[in-house]
Amino acid sequence: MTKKFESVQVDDLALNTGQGGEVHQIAGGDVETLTTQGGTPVSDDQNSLKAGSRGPTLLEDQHFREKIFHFDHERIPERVVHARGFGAHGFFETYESLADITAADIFQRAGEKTEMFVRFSTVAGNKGSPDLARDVRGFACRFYTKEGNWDLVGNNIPVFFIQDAIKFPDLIHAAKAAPDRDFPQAQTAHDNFWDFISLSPESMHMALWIMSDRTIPRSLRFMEGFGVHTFRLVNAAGKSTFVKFHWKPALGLQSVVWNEALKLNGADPDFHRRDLWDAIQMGDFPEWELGMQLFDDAFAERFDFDILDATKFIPEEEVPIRIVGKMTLDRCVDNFFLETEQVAFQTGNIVPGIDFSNDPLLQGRNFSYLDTQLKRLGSPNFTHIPVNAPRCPVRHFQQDGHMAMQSRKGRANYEPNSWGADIGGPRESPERGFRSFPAEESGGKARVRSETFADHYSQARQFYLSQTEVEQNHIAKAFIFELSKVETLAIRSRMVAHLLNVDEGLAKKVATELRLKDMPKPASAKRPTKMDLKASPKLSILLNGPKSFKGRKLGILVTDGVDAGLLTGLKKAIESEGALIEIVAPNIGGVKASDGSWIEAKQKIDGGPSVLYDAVAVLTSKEGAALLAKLPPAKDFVTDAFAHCKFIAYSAQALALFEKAGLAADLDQGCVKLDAAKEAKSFVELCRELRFWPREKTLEPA
Ligand code: HDD
Repeated sequence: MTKKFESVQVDDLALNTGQGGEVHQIAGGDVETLTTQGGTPVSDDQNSLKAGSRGPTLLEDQHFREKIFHFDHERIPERVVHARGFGAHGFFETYESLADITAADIFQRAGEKTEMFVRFSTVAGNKGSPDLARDVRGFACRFYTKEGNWDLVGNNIPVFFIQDAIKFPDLIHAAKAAPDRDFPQAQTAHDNFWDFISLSPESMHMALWIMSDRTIPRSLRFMEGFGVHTFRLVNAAGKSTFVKFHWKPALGLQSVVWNEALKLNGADPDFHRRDLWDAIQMGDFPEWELGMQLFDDAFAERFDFDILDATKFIPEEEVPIRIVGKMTLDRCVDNFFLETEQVAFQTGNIVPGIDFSNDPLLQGRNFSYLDTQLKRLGSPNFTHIPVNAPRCPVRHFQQDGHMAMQSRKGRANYEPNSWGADIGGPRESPERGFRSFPAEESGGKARVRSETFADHYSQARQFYLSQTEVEQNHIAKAFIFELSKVETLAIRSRMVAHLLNVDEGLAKKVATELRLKDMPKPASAKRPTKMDLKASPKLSILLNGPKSFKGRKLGILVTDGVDAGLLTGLKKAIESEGALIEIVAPNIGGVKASDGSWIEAKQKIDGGPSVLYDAVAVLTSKEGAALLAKLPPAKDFVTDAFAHCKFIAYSAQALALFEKAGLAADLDQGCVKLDAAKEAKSFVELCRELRFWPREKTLEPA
């Protein structure tokens, strides 16, 4: 259960008089003595040292100077990308030995448990930006294996914007706030971003993904993760197998709708981090299974695209995913800065049995992640910070530098040396040590892009055609929204020209809604779009949603006089599904139910809009409904829930609110009148579908 604060009597606290020197009692006993960094006990933390009661502050006040000095230096540079993130501890459990495929120690023994740290993030926004920005989510995983840290630094989308790391600064500059005005923040709906994308045909596949609902996940617990690049697994005999890594969430996939995301950012900018925190604190530990797509050179040769091109994915239907283990996140951090902020992921952190491929994006990343940690953490000794320190022995001759915490004992700080095994220190091990796969490379030095990377539209089309009608509609609307914020007409038009190479219907819809005066010609393409790639249903969120309402939340708006039996019935049905309820009421103190019992509220109506919930119920008395009908936030509660295609349950008396909100005549099969507690179960069964999508069409103008 979420920890509640023990109630403290206000009178119990010795209030600060500013006079200093009081023994501050907190209910429950004496507290420990405050000290300086040097450990000196502090007598007065309320007043600086002065010459006389109204005189100047004295320089000799070491406690004051140290306190302010430390405060002045609390900040470190935020990450240049993925600044806003949220981390948690957990573990990985290996399902089966993969010794035939890889020598990686973590995959040798079934049942092996390996400690992990994971950080989820958005990409473009600053550290304080809202969680529901339309953005790619970072999915960075560290495995503390017995043979070193393995960092799988992925995203929740299996492809990327660019093919060569040299374009990364340009991509990020274009996506982030413009340098002259420092806005817009945490969004791509602006000229610079679409200018860059429309001039970079290689981004078209990713553009389709980011306009899909993948970039507005319902929660971090409901999204997939991908290693993106092709990596190699190498077994003890030196045989290499290509691999793509996938994370599959146990709760299935779910996203919110765009209008909901916009409102969520205001209602709760911390929506995602709060959700993850709450789930872990309640013991409802989020889980993902690790999957591998394994393939050999022969497949790589015959695949339609280059496996080194990070703007392409391999459909699950072509290379099935082998599930090899499970990650469970079971512990929140004790301190955000020490762990989540200071964790330093590196794509270069790989272990024996795993190796890079020649993907030019990955090769560039391997430089960037090591380099950036020095800037952020200020010292080459960032691996001494506990969250970054391997859990296996670390032995080397590197030494000194800012903030050094560990070093070898004794006189030997170089090798070879002749000091003998005890004093002389470690030596390399050709048998156990990491060895790069001896791939043969040849060719003249040149700044080139391989011809095999030249098809930019075929998989964009394949992705679009793999979506359900509802999802295709969301993609079109996302393009329309984003391009409507682009002020330069030529950029809007240039994007439509690219969409013509993806799907004519999509391009026309976007052009019509933007009211483009002239339809542009299709963008010139190095390779014609392959029109016959098979749809991959695994790419749809809606086709891969959960089978239950587990892990979701029902928001119940109640008033005084709410039918106690109905409320209890609904609560029971939700809880037996493994889902949660949250009570919303006109006042935070709660309401008095029909049987005289007191129902505590978690949210006051204007702080608990329906966007916070996956489905809603309105249970009221007649008088209660009349009261709600006068409250704008109560009307918004049902109007938004309806517009966001949520399932809605209501008691007969609550109908007055729907009438006042102008919805009474439109209530459809996704809206259920609950006359008796026993009907609650069938409402919860309906909620398993998550949203009532047939409503969406009725909300659009004919
Ligand atoms: Fe990156 C952070 C994922 C391309 C340079 N990246 C960062 C994080 C994630 C990714 C999840 C946050 C790590 C954390 O939580 O601390 N990045 C990706 C993926 C990419 C990708 C999936 C493409 C497949 N990145 C990429 C390129 C470059 C970078 C091409 C540079 C050449 N990324 C960085 C960085 C960051 C970073 C500047 C910022 C903070 C950090 O590394 O630790 O080095």
